Amino acid sequence: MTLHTKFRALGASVAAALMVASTASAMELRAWNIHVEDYPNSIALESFAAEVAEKTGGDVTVKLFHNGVLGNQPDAIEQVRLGILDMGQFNLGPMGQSIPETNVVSLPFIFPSIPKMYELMDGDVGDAISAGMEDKGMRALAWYDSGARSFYNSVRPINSPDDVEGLKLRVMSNNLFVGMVEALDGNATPMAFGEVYQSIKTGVVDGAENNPPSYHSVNHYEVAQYYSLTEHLIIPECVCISNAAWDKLTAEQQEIVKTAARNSAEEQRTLWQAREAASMEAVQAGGVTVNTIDDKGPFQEKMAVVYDGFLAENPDLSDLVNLIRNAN
Ligand code: GTR
Repeated sequence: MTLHTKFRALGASVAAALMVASTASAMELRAWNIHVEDYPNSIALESFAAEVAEKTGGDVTVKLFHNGVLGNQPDAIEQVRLGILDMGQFNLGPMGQSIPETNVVSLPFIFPSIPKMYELMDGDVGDAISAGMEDKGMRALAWYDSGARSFYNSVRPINSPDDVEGLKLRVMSNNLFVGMVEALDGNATPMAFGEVYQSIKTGVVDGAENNPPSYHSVNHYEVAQYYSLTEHLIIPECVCISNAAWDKLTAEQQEIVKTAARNSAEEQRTLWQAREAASMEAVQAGGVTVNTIDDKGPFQEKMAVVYDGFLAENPDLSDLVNLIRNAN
């Protein structure tokens, strides 16, 4: 064997070894998403996936499953916690049942504004919530915006708490939201997002509550044409990864994944603002009557019982609650 062929043979075996190594370390992260493909969150997730693939040279890829095809949100949260699913783009609302810290941001009227929510979630509050998640099997890589949620129904506009009396309203799966609606003398039905349209249409419930983009994107506005801007919940969302998947990444890959998630959150927040305005226009063009509520005081007062119950059950979370409240 000439020296030249020897080197060629060596080169080939090194290349083969590298290929084996890179196949062995190649990892596909399966990611759950509830939203339609043109939703701000879905678009931002696509950018996240593209950045991860590019920066890891294809060693880590993210396979996105939009439209909730992998199942409902409460189940998907459990699957990510258990490492059955690798990632999810979750609202923190349905996480409260298994991760108590996330419930703090599901308390009605807790954030005074969206900019304040960004500031707190990108700082100590977000870190405390992510630490709570880590104890339960997953971590948050970045926070997405989900605006403010308001009530909509097929019966009447809501101007004061009295107008909620007797209305059957769907809420996300979390006892806190049942308590919230009951504090207004309404009847709360926890239900998966995917079942809400049909349930309103057939009169199983009179309405629900959500932000303008979701009210619009899954056509709830067609069957519940009174949209009353109570803006009672500002609940952020996360790009979350299971601890099991996270631990399989190298330190360098973890950094890439985290940075890509943060970059996608910046994009999502920008897209969100535009989408909110567009959704408000679209639902009104679709026949919805929107009413604003100048004085939310009477709604806020009714929520004292929700706070009292929550703090009695979770005294260890009072510091976190106060951290947000004192930022007002
Ligand atoms: C949306 C949110 C979803 C889901 C849905 C719901 O605003 O982005 O993750 O939580 O609300 O009402 O179930």
